[in-house]
Amino acid sequence: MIRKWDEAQLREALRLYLVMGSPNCNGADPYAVLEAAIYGGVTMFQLREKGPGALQGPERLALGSRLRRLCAQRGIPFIVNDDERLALELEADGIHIGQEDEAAAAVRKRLPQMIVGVSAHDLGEAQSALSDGADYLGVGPQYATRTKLDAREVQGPAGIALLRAGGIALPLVGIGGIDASNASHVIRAGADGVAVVSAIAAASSPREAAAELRERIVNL
Ligand code: 3NM
Repeated sequence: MIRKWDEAQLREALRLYLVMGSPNCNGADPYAVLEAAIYGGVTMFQLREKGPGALQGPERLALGSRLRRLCAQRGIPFIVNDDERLALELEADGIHIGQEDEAAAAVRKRLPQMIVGVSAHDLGEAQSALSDGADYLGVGPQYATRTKLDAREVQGPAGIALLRAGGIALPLVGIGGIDASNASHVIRAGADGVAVVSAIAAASSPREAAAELRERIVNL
């Protein structure tokens, strides 16, 4: 199977990963937020249209196709959170699934061409994701977050160091409460990059917020 993104490209793309849906944008147009964030230096995008006020049905599809097109134009991977049908409809580059979602192995099998990301919270979950064929892991929450109401207990970057020490070499990002003040700790613990929602999507200038984050993680 020829995949569009090999592992080295994926590691690079994970550097600054924006995860977002319309409820995270403080009323701003998600297209404008994503466009600005890409100018600022975001290298990968996940559509996570979840929570109160999330778009459904045709509106969700319409937003998804606009954002999908923007990512294609800018050459960054477009990932869909937890919705296989939407990922296929949008011809996404990948899908991200949580521990509560369908088993990663089944998704991997049905979507051999896609990047498959899995949320993992400890070594056991990371090992299962690896044997299920995950391409990358999201590990969190690194710090306290108000974006995901059912987030697990804060584990801090030490959780990432434990995965690396336990032999997990897969590309991975930290997620949860990450901003320019703490991103470097996450990278130093062994992450390839950081995944953020509010630090960029809810910023008064998503472009500047992305640029500041990028500056902190690139110049390490
Ligand atoms: N997943 P913010 S924390 C989507 O721990 C998500 O797996 C998490 O939002 C996990 O950057 C989280 O605004 C929300 O804190 C991250």
